[in-house]
Amino acid sequence: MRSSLKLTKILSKASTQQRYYSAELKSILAAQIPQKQAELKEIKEKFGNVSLGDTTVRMAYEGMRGIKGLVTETSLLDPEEGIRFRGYSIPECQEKLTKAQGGQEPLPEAMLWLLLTGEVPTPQQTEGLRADLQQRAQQVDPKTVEFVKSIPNNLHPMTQFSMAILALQKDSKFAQAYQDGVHKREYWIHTYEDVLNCIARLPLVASIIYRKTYHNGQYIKSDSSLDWAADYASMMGFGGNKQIAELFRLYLSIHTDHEGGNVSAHATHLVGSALSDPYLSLSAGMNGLAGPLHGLANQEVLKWLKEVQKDLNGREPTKEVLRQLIWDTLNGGRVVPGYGHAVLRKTDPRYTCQREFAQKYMKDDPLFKLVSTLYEVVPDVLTEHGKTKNPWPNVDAHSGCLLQHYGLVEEDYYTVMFGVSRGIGVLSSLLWDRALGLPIERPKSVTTEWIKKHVKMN
Ligand code: CMX
Repeated sequence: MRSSLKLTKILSKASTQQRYYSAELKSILAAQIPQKQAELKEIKEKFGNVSLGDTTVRMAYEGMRGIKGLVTETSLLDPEEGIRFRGYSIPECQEKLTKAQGGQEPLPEAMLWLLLTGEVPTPQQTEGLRADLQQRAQQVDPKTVEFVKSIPNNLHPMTQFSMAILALQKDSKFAQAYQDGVHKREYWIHTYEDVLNCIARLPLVASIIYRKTYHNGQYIKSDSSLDWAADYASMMGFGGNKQIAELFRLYLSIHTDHEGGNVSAHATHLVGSALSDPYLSLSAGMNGLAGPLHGLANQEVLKWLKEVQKDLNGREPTKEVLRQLIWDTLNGGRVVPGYGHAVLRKTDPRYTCQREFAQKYMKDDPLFKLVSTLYEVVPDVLTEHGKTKNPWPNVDAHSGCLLQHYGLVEEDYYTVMFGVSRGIGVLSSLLWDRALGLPIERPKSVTTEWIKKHVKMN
C-alpha cells in the first residue's frame, strides 16, 4: 500500500515535470515569435528592395537552381560544407544534442527542439518533449489506425504513407480552428498542435505499414518508456537491439531537414502557403519525396547494388569490373543512384556520418565493402562522363546498406523512413511559416514566347 502510494507520487511528479517541459517549448516559441515578426517587418521595410541576385533564362528553364527566392529558418546548405541545422553541423549535433542513456547518437526529439527554437535543449527538455510525443501518439483515433491497416498492401509503401498522413488529417486542429473563424495571429498555436501530433504519430503509422506489408499484419505495440526512434524501431520488430536503436536515432536525425528548396520541403511549404493544414502539406511533401531523383533514391540505390552484385556473378568487385558496370548504367541512359546533388559539390556529410557508423559497427559487411569500393570508383567515372556537376555521393548512397545489415531488407520501404524523419524538419518550418504570417506562394511564370520577346528587347 505504502509503496504503491510512493509510486503514484513519483509518477504524478514525473508527469507534472513532463507537462512543464512540453509547455516550456510552447512558451519559448510564444516568446520568440513576436521578436521574429518584428525583425521580419524591419528587414522588409529597410531592405525590401535590395536584390538577392539576378534571375537568368537558364535558371527559369533549369529547375530554378541558385535563385534565392525562399526563406527557411531551420537549416542552411553550403555546397562545400553540407548541411547545418540551425547553424550546427552534423558532428556538432552529434556532440551537443541529448543522447539516449549509453548512446552516442543524437535523439531526434532533441533535433526537433533545435529546429523549432534554434536552441539546443537540455536533457530534461528533451525528455519532456519525448514524453509529450508519446502521449500524443497514444491519443490517435483507433478508427484512423484501422483505416491505415486496411490500405491495400499492393500499393507502394510511400503511397500508403501519404494516405496514412491524409487519414490523420481528420484530427487537424488548424483546419478546425480555421473553420471556427480563428484570428490569423493565432494560426501558429493550432499549427503547433498539428505539428507535434503529426510527428508523434508518424512512427506509429509507418510501422503499421511495415508490419502489414511485410509481416502479415502482426503488429507490435508501442513501448512508452522508449525514445521516439527506439520505439519506432521496436514497433517495426527491431526492439531490444541497441545498435539498431542507435542507427535509427542517427538516421532519423540527419534526414530531417536540408534547407527549403528541395522537393519535399518546398512542396510542404508551397501547399501550406494556401493555409492547407500541416497534414495536407506534409502528405504533398511526401509525394515529392517518393520521386526517384529525390527520396526514393535510397530504394533505387539498393536495387542498383543488387543488380551490380548479380552482374558480378561471383567475380571479385575490383575497381576495373565496377567501372564497367557503372558505364553500363550510364550508357543505358540511367543515373547512378545516390550520386550527384543539385546544391552540394562535395561528399554529403550525411553520407560521411553513416560511413563512420558502418566503420564502427560493421566494417566487414560485404555490402558495406562494395559501397566503399564504389565510393572510390563512381566519382571518377561520373567526372569522365562529364555531365553531372557533382560526382560525389549523397545521403542515399549509404543508408540502405546499413539497414540491410541489421535485417531491414525490404528496400521498397526505405523512403518511408526518410519521410518519418523529414516530417520533423518540414513541419518545424511550417510552424514558422504560420508564425511569421508568410503569404500564399505565387511566383511569376512566363512563356517561351515571352522569353523570346524579352531577349530581343534586351
Ligand atoms: N548519374 C548520372 N547522371 C547524372 C547523375 C548521376 N548520379 N547526376 C546528375 N547527372 C546528370 C543529370 O541527369 C543531367 O543530365 P542531362 O543534362 O542529360 O539532363 C546532368 O548530369 C546535369 O545534372 P546536375 O546539374 O549535375 O544535377 P541536377 O541538379 O540536375 O540533379 C540530382 C541532381 C540529385 C537529381 C542528380 O544528381 C541525380 O539524378 N542523382 C541520382 C539520383 C539521386 O541520387 N537522387 C538523390 C538526391 C538526394 C535526395 O534528394 O535525397
